[in-house]
Amino acid sequence: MLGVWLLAAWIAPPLRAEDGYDLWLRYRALAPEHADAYRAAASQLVAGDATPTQAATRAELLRGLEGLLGAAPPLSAAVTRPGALIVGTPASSPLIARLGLQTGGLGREGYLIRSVVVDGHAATVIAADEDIGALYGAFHFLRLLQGGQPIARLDVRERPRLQRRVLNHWDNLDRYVERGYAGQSIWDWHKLPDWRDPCYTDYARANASIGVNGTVLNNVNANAQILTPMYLEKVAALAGVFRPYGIRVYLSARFSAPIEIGGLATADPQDPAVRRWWRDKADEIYRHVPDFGGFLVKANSEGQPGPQDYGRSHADGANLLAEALAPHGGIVMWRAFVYSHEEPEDRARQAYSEFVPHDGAFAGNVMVQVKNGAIDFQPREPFHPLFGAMPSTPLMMELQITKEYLGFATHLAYLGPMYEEVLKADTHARGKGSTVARVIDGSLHRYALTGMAGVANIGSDRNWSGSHFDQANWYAFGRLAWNPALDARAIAEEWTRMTFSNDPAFVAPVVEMMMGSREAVVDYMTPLGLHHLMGRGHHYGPAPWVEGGPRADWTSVYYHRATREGIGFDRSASGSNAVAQYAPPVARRFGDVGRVPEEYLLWFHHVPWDHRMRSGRPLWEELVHRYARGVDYVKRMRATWDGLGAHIDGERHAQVAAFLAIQQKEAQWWRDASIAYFQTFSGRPLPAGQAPPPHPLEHYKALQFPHAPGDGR
Ligand code: GCV
Repeated sequence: MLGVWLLAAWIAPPLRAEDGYDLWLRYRALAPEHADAYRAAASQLVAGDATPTQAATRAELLRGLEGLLGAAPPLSAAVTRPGALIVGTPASSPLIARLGLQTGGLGREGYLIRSVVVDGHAATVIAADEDIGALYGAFHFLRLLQGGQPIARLDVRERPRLQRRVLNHWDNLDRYVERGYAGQSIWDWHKLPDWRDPCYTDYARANASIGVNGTVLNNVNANAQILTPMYLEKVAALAGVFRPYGIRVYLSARFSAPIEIGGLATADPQDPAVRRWWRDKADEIYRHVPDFGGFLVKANSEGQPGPQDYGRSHADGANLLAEALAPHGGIVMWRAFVYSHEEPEDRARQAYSEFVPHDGAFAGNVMVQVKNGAIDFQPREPFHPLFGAMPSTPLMMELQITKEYLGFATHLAYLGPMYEEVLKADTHARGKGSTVARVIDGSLHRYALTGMAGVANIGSDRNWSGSHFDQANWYAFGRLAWNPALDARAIAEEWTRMTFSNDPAFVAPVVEMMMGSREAVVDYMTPLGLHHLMGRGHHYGPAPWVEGGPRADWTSVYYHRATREGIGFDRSASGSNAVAQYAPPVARRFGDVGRVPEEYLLWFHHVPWDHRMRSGRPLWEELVHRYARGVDYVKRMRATWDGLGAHIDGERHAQVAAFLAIQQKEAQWWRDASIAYFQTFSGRPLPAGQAPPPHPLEHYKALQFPHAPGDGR
């Protein structure tokens, strides 16, 4: 028996080392049972290359099929044998025109994939109205093959539910990435426009494969230099690389740019010279980039300049830029992440207070970009009360892909369930079923513009995202931006198959592990609705003791409000009354300590340490239990992963294993430090079986991390 095993081990080819660069587009050889069937269904490729997008589509199919099946199918102008793959539009392909497929209604980006019979031969057709739709269809087809899915009787009809599916890079011009954990910015500004790194093309391929159709190149904490002629040439070079892949370039605009690079004395939106400056600047940008998407703006937030500096409103500011972009078809994505330095109001209430009065006052080419929750991308937040509250202003969702508050690059936290949770949340804005997804897809309020933004986790690291599993969050963002109704588990499975292996013995445990991983982070960092308890500035590690400094809402004590009596932020009617910003059925539920979902308990209520939880435990014991549960989950992920080494290459397996070890250490640290701190308030013993923190509280408080990555600067 041992001999047979040794022989098999000797014969089996070693799994080639992989560094993660290929993302989910690896196109490694499929198992024979799949490859043989697929070969018969892709015996020749009928696809043109008359435009750059057509050429990209054809090249991707050839590359994918060659990798997956061992050889690329021959190109052909006509169907001459069974199993042809035909790709194109009625305009680009006489064959597709002749088939008379119902491409109407697919829109610019939609496609269909259908099993058909052409000239007596079974064939598969990928058809669209525009080239870009055919490219998306080609990626869909390849995804089916990569996942080992049946392709004999295909009848797929797809179109994106959201129009603007945009990555937001928080990349500075010196290549530092704010909240970036994957190295430097991938934009090598210094060498652009002359050197166009091949990774820009691979970036475009990866994004097109998941339907991302826009990218904001620079940080929302913007430097006006990006709007100068020298940088616009560089921007144009990137736009040229991305164009064939259907990706438009956008820029973050600094509101005070007319002063900083325009030589004006003011940036007041009502000033005629300022208006002229922005119009001229927009004209200049479109001379460089004719399909420029528009501006993203962070104004009057965290020290950024904005219209309020001149006594004007957010609508005044957004409309100034909108007016300049409108003649060219550009849009403004105006962020609702605002909270003022002077305002004593609960920070969770401020965006709603500032924006709702201006509903309907924004120009037709403005979208207001709203983070999923009202504080800041915490491991768990209730949905932002602005969703459903601005029926006359298109709201787009802003999700964070980079894990600023979920363990940076090393913690395995699959964010699909978090994105799904907010998209499925019911705002009750127009009765039951008024989900956040229906707000942003425009169906609830008939928005003319729709979109979703994701703060990118991409950097110069060879594996793009700083860790192999963080690639899944980029992937999930794109898939949900295409269709917010998709299921996070199905996305995880797709990604796992494409990124690692189709072997069910690998796929099932990995998907299981991913699906609970975000909840584990919530447990070991901020259980039961706690939030904003991380290290000051860099946001690394636990620091519930943070207090003092320039502003109360940059501390932890502002959010947890622990006393000897209890813990939590009272946002009910007896407190800040932030609950009143939700539609009445939601407000009643969140505002009632007996009905609020326990995962939001301490977000909305200040409750005594002996508050009885649904488990029957008093709050203090439940809190300790949750911290431990989070750590235990990570231990189990490690054990699972350790047992999966035979299924994938050693290089990626080893890095994930090492990162899980870091995660376990840091999860334990979060648990220990948090318990040590909160016990000074609760004054209660740890429940039986719970080990005391190994160090006194002062040890945890003294830890310093001056060079933790990604800090804002
Ligand atoms: C780009 C949080 C982050 C900041 C970020 C800000 C924003 O506060 O910590 O780094 O700044 O959000 O979204 O504008």
